[in-house]
Amino acid sequence: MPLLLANSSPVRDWESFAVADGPPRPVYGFRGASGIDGTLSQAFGIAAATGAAVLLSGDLALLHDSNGWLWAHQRHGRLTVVLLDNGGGGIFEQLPIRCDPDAELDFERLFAMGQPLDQSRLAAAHGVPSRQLASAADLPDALAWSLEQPLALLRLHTDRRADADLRQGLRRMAASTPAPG
Ligand SMILES: Cc1ncc(C[n+]2csc(CCOP(=O)(O)OP(=O)(O)O)c2C)c(N)n1
Ligand SMILES: [Mg+2]
Repeated sequence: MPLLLANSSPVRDWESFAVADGPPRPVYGFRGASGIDGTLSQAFGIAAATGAAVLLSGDLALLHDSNGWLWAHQRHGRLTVVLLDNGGGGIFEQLPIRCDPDAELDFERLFAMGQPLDQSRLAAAHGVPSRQLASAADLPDALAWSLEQPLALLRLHTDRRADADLRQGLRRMAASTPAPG
């Protein structure tokens, strides 16, 4: 099934860490512009063009185009939205600005900008059902459930600081692993 990767961490993580021998599928992105705007509307467009699609999006990207849910009322094709909800812009956790713990920087307000809004309720206002996932291990069952719905939102909470540490650890590991051959 076609997959749309939102800008910010989803597309970067996929490029960096997706297994190379995973099942083949069309993957869409819109890196040229690299904006987080219009993400949900674009996913509806891909679902309409291909019949069915999955969007992998961060919380701010999804919220930025929350009016995209209006497409639910004139939908063509089915869409599953997988929301990685880390309470703001997790991408910024990887900037060196986080390095100095004594720095006078209101990181949460100026960079992370987490929004106190329940995205499941927002989707529900448009008649879109959702499931809250306790961990990534719930994803296969939740995806199977979502495929039975015309539209669905799957919401997975993650800890953006822990995620940034994990990425850094994986990069260090890759850099210290000798190339094959
Ligand atoms: C239209 C637009 N506004 C602002 C930005 C700057 N920006 C880049 S990534 C990002 C945060 C995205 O947060 P989220 O979608 O939650 O993904 P995460 O970083 O947590 O993976 C922002 C605000 C942008 N790229 N495009
Ligand atoms: Mg986020």
